[in-house]
Amino acid sequence: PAGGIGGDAGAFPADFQWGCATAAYQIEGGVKEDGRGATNWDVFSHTPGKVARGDTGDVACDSYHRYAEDIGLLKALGVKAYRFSVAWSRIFPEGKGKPNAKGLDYYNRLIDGLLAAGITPHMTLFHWDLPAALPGGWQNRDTALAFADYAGFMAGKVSDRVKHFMTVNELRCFTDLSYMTGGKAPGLKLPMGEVNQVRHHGVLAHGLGVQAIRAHARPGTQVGLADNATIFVPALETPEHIDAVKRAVREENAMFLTAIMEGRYIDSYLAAQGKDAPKVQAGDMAAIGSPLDFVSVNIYTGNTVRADVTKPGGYEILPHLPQSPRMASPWLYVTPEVMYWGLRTIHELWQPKALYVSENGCSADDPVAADGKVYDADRVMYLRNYLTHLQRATREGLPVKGYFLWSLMDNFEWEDGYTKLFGIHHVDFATQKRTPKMSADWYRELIRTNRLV
Ligand code: PNW
Repeated sequence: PAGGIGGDAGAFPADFQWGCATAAYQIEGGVKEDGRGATNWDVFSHTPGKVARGDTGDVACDSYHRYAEDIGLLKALGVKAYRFSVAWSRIFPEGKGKPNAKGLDYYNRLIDGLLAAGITPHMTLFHWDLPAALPGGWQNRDTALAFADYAGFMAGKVSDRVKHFMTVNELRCFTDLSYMTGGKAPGLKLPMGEVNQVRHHGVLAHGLGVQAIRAHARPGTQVGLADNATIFVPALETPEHIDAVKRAVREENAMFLTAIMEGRYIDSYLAAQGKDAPKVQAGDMAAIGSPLDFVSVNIYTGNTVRADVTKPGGYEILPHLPQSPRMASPWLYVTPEVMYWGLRTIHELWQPKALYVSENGCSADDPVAADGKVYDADRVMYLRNYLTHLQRATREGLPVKGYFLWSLMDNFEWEDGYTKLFGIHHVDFATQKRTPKMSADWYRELIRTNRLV
């Protein structure tokens, strides 16, 4: 029975994939070990003034050495899936050329350990740590070609055991936030024409990566990406505002997810960019539009959108206000409804075969209590609210297959260093001791019962 006292209103589908997510540079450390090449984030974090307090990922959570313990944390939570990323420069220290067997060995040990623990690996191939040896980074089209070679190589090596590949993580972050506003590595502020070219190389890397994975992977391999599409909540749940949200999502993601799902840049984007529009070569758009097995979305926040009846097809994105609630990161406005509406909008616009939430979670300034535990009631509140809306999505039949909580443990939060912590396990960075926070206890119970209570 659905709903009512004693009903099953809070239940998730029986085969729902609960998971946790991390990324290589944020947890691994071991940056000089076993032949790993330097990355843009090594350079950036060692440049004075770029990262809070001068923090770096040199050691991070030391997962390069402690991965077995981390698999133990996942097992104790009862998660069915783990999303991690591969450090491209462990596999190809120079970004291309001769592969480094010791780097690959690390991921083989990790994959085998996960499978032995009954946990399904979901592999992200690029989560922002770009081999520093690649000239020009994402400004150079050759980086997209090098990515495809690396993606195909990985698929050939691990698709006997890894069945889910995400090409890239969050196009907007490693393009706009890295080359336009410059808060992330390499910290550039380029003119729009060059930014659009970087964006194009990002989606091209994804598309060529999909093709390369399919060419080298075993049959049955699932390929998609993890994107932080800009998503919205309708002002009211009425057809006119819901339509406005759909138009807004399609327009605001024109250079990223819309191009990937439609295989072209929509006219309004090209018209708006004019002479700054990206230079596209023959075959690029077909590659970018390669069919996917799933779309994963990192869902943190989203503005409200209303229909603007003063112009045809008009919509207005309502700004957040100074008093709007947010978590410890200044950008992280608490908007639980965007979990449902983001998934529903993407489903209605493009009908991907399957959807995943590849990240959701929050930073919270939680003190360690006298008993050594972190009682992160705010994080539990945040998660419970967002998951209520995820449950609505599954209840209404949207094809959402899984959810990855960001993050398994406190880690290197990019330009915020270790000042903003997203973990459901506390990490004492002096001793590397991991301790479950209250939110980990809560998540374990959710997974065990498979329902919100
Ligand atoms: C994601 N925003 O980044 C990344 O995929 C993770 O590596 C990161 O640790 C996590 O979310 C928490 O920040 C984002 O400004 C960065 O909306 C910025 C935004 C969203 C996600």
